[in-house]
Amino acid sequence: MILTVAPTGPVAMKADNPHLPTSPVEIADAVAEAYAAGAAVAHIHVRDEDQRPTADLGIARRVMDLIAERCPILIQLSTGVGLSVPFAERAELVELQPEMATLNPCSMSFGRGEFRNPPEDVERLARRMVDLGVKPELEIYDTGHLDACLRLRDRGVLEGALQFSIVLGVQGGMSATAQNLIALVDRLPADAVWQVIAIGRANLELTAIGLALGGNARAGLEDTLHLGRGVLAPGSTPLVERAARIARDLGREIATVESARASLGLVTHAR
Ligand code: KMH
Ligand code: ZN
Repeated sequence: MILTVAPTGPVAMKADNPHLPTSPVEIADAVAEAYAAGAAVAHIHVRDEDQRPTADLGIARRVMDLIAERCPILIQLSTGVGLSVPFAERAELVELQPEMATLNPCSMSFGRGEFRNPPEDVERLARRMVDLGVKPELEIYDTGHLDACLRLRDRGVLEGALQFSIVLGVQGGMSATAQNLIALVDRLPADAVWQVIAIGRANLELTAIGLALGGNARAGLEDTLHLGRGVLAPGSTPLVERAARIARDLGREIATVESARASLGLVTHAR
């Protein structure tokens, strides 16, 4: 079971949870703590000095370096970045050659905003990721997004075992129900690797259901700011520890970085 920590995300601010890491050092420290708690992958969004989501390559490079100084966790850069950042800037992040990066296959409403992922840009980014040896994690917010990814595979743009996140609970995407999750899992290719990203209130329940169904898990303040009703999480580590605990209780073994690297077929990049 591959455990990913998502410490920051594009939406929350320190005013929402003062433990949200936003500076490069804060993000790297949060990732190192999560690594010690069992995370093998770090899903990274970076922020500018005013906490705004940014695709600034200098800031992203600094965060990657600070993480690498602290621990050998696999780095997955978000190319979703934030709704206010244009696609072309977001796509540049893969030039930093993280082991993995997200690929958001379709445009959609996202809360009260708009998440623009035009088909031609998505395809160009997918091809670039394959060329650079950056493993795409395909973000599925609705049923048609899976079909869009399968079309890219059928046309030879994406190859090998595909890695999916099934995202539940974004306003504009699927709601966070077990039925929606199971319907998607049933349609994944047999060799797919997948995890649940459950946003907000249903985070605990749907993460647990995903683990029980054999999926991987993601945990952290990007997906929920709370440990329980009205209880702010004092960082991502307690959420990572909770997911690890559920997995172990279900008899799942937590993947090390090396076993995650092997099972995802990741390319090792010289830095
Ligand atoms: N923020 C989540 C709803 C990405 O960063 O590219 C989905 C996500 C995708 O993590
Ligand atoms: Zn993200």
